[in-house]
Formats: sequence, C-alpha cells, structure tokens
Amino acid sequence: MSHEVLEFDVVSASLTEKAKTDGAELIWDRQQAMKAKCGFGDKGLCCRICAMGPCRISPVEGKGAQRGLCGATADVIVSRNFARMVAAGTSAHSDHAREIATVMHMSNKDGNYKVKDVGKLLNLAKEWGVETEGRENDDIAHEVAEIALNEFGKPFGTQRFITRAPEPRQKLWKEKNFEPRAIDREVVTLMHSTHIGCTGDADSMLEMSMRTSLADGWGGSMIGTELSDIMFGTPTARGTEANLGVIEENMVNILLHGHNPSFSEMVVLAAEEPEMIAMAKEVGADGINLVGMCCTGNEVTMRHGVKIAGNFYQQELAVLTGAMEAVIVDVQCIFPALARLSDCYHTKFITTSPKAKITGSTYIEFSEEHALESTKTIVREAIMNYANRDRSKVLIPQAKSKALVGYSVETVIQHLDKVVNSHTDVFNTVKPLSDVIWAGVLRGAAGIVGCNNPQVKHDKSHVTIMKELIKNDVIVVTTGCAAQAAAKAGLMTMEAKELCGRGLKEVCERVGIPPVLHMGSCVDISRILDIVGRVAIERGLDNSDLPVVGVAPEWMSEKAVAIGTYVVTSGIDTYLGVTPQVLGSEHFTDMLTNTIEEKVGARFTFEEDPVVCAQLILDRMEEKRDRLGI
Ligand code: SF4
Ligand code: MSK
Repeated sequence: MSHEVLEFDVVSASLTEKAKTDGAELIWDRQQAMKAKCGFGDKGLCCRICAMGPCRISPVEGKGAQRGLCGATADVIVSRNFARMVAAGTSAHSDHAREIATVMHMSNKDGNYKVKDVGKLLNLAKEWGVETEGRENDDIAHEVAEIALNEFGKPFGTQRFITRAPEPRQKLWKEKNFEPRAIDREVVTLMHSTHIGCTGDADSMLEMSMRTSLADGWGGSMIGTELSDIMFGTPTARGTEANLGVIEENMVNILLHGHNPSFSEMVVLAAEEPEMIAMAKEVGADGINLVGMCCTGNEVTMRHGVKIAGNFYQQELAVLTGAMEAVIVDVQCIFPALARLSDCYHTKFITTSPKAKITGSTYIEFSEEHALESTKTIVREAIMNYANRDRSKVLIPQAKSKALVGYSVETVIQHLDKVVNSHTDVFNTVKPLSDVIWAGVLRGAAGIVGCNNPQVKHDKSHVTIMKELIKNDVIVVTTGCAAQAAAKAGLMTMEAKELCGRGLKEVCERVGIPPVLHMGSCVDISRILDIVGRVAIERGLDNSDLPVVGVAPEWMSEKAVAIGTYVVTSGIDTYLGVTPQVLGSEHFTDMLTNTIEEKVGARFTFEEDPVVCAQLILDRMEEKRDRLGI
C-alpha cells in the first residue's frame, strides 16, 4: 500500500498502518488498484454523450481516430466535457441554495427555523426592493425567500446579485452576453447545448460555460451564503481546533459531513439539547462531541466553533480511529466507500438526503418540517451506538491545532473599523484594506480554496502556497477544505504572523487577525467575490485591475470547475494545482490559459508545483501593481 500522498501529513499517515491491521480499505488502496489513469479521459478526449460511442480521440495528430463517429473534434469533445462539469458544479451549489431559501420561506419565530440576523435580512430586503416598514420579520423573510426562489426559474431578467459587481464588470458582462439569467435555465441550456448534435464550437461552448458559472457564483452560491447568514447568523470571529485529535476518547463522537447548514444547524441544536446530553451520560459517555468535516464542518465552525475533524481526504480516517459513533451526512463530497468502511467498526453511517442515498448506509430522511425532532432521532442513534464501541480498535492521533475562524465580510470590516475609527471618519468600508494594498504594506490578496486530491500530496500544496504568499506580504482568505488544511497547519492563529513578511505582520498585529482568514464553505467563495468587488468599487476600478488571485491547489470536484470559471469570468486570475482534463485540445487549453484574458481580463494558470505556483502568483501581483502605478 503506497501512501506517498500522505508524506506531508504524518498524523494521517500514522493511521494507515492501522487500516492494514483492521482490514480496512482506504482511498489510496483504491488508487493503487486503479493503476494508470485512462489517458483519453485524462486529456478530456473520451466522449460518451451518445450511444454511437464511446468515442476516443487520439491525442496525437495524424495518428488514430481524429474525430468521433458524429465528426466531433477534440476541441468539441473537450469543451463539451468541461461544460458538463460546470453545469454539474453550478447545480450542486445552487440546489444547496434552493434548500436554504426553502427553509427561509418556512421561517417562523416559534418554529425550528428562525431568522437570526435581522439586520442582514433588512439590508437584503432593501437591496431587493421589499417593503419592510411595519412588517413582521417573518413576513419580510418569506417575501425575500420567494424572490430568491424565483431566481432559479424566472422567465425573464438576469441574476439580481450581479448588480453588486463593479460597474465596469457589469458592463463587460452585458456586452459579452455573459449576464446569467435564471439559474435553472443556464444549467438546462448548457446541458442542452452539450447534447449530441448541438454545440460543435469550442469557443461558444466555453462562453456558455462562463455565463452558467456566473449563475453559480453570483447566483446560487451568493444566495446560499446570504440566506444562510440571515437564517443561521453571520459568522463572527471565534476560536476552534482542527485535526483528528479533536475526536474524544470518552465522548459520543459524531462526525458531521456534507454541506447544507439547513441540516447541520439542526444537528448542532439537537446535540445541545439537555435530554440528549443526559442520554449520552446514561450510556457511560462524558457527553456528546460533535465534530465537522468538509464544508458542513466549515459552516458549523464559523457559526458555533464546532471543532474540525479534518478535510476531504480525512473522512475515512475519522472512521478508522474506531471512536466514531456516527458519521452523519447530507449532500456532496461524501465517499460511498464510507458504507463499507463503517462495517469494519461499530460506526453508523447515516445518510439523510433523498439526493444522496448510499447503498449500505442507514438512511434516516431529514424532514425540514420536523427539523429538530428529525435530527434528535439521528443523534439518538449515535448515542445508542456508544455501547458498541470496541475499545481495542480505538486509535485517536493526538494532534490538533488551534484556529481562529468566522471571518465573514462583515467581521473583516468590523476588525478594520476598530483600527481606523479612532482617527478617521471611515466606517463600514474596505477602505483600510485597499489603503494598505495601495501603500504596498500588503502586495495583494489571494483566495485559496478547494479540495484534496490524491494526485498531489495532501494539504502540501495548500499549505506551501499559503506560507509562500504570507511570507511575501500577501494576505490569504480561504474556504472549503483548503481552509481546514490551513487550520490544521496552525496558519489561522495570531502566532502565524511570525511566518509573515513585515507588512502583513504589522497588519495582523494592528487589526488583530491571523494572516490566513477562514471565510467559510465552498458557497462562501461568494464572500470573496463580494470583498474583492468592494475594493474595486471603492477605487473606481474593475476586479481585473487588482492584485488579487484565486487559487485551487488540490481541487477535484465539478463544483471547483464551476468556481474556477466564475472567478476568472469575474476578472480574477485563477491558479489550479491539478491540471483539468482539457489538454487533449490545444485550442481549448489555450483559451483557458491565454485568450480568455482578452475577453474578461483574467485567465487560468495550471501549475502543479506549489512553490513555482506561488512565485507565478507573486509575479502576477507585481505586474498588476505596476499597471496601477502603485
Ligand atoms: Fe461519439 Fe459524437 Fe456520440 Fe460523442 S456524441 S459518443 S463523439 S458519436
Ligand atoms: S467540501 S468541494 S472537497 S472543498 Fe466543499 Fe471540500 Fe472540495 Fe468538497
């Protein structure tokens, strides 16, 4: 069993020996069994869109089949495959948002779902032209939720949130026909266009993908973030801990994994109920220890400080500790392998969403109508399972790091305010941030996001790029599994300022923030769009003028493809540490990494070496600064 990808993570690597003893199969075993990757698929050259295929195009010109049976070229096949990834990624984020809007529509001050951030609700109501005078908050929330739900299927008009972008960006989107219409429409239209016999032009396919991706970033994702904050509270800075060492020997351990806070918030409430805690004590435990993973882990740590057990690649390792009473999941990024793995231990693998049933799991459907009762039933299952734990199989790595989390845009601005409000009249703006960038104290800002991928050494690319950037006075904001890598590496502590250049260190000290800021889950990349847009607006510029970048060092999901595409289409250069499956088309690759810049002022860079990648980012930031004359 080769676990080279864990070279960077000795904590996790220590558990892989245990897997052998326990006869448990892990992702790296499956990777080895897979042997070499399919060369056609790897280059995006395999098409199975119709039953005349699958058609595989030779990557070598003049050798082997150069077109599919229908005549589709490598350019067409690669671009269609890419487009389908964007459509799937956009669907995942947006369907998540629809669920939040649905529970907001059910909100009731006496029910399970209540509006938590009334100020944010009123601000959004104002932005969307909803009357607020003399109305109950629930009433306003229902109207705002209905408007949000209509963003998915409205027959006319474009996404409401695009008006938050800087003026020049909005103008560019209009001119290029990139303004996203209803979210469902963009996804359906894109899928339609990839059907056999539709789009046979890679340029057009990419442009349609770009428009659809904006329906994710400035549509589904932004709706998801805004409405989650309204319903469950806008995150504020708080402390937590991260890594497998947060699993407790004498507690009922519950791993919360997946994405949607409309579910995870209710699990948090259920686990805090005195009757649940009493029940845990009755079965001999000291209490209930809820720990998070992937984006659900981010949602609950940002709002409640729930400890982080790990990121994407650690989901199996959490079970492998033998101390996990239940893994409770909803949607996205959940290995079906957890069903088989749980059988090696006493762990109950509980699926809850009709959108993500998994064979071999225990399925307990979550009901929004009876949300708290529903999650109490699930938590009870975990508590009852404590007695079944086989103590001879327990091995919890004693590793965890402290972290500060909860940096929503509002929280970042509040911190900045604290510094400037004693001697200026600048309140509630990002001006202090743009000032330090303009003054050169910070050279730029990077949003580092995304997953883990066994094609690279886990967490190494995330952490290496973060360290290189903060060392060079680039502030880092992060979401998703990248954020959890940073938390585990201790980069979200005040002490991490010692790893920074002089400028960033001073900013951290004066503002009281760590150099790497946890901004939330994958849908919360919309927070990054928001803050970048605010800086551009404050300077009267476009996003593409700023020394800011997006980076996905270890991405793997279709959501990441949608994200990368909307970030670039929003004018922000994006660096991918895992090369996407597009190299089979020179033309399509050239568009992504080069000519797309002529259209939107930003481009993709594929660079698998994290040190080289960090240098490319720094060079690009200096180029942008030169252009700005700062
Ligand atoms: Fe082959 Fe064309 Fe069908 Fe794709 S759509 S499988 S290239 S015939
Ligand atoms: S959870 S999409 S592995 S970041 Fe959002 Fe992590 Fe990537 Fe899933």
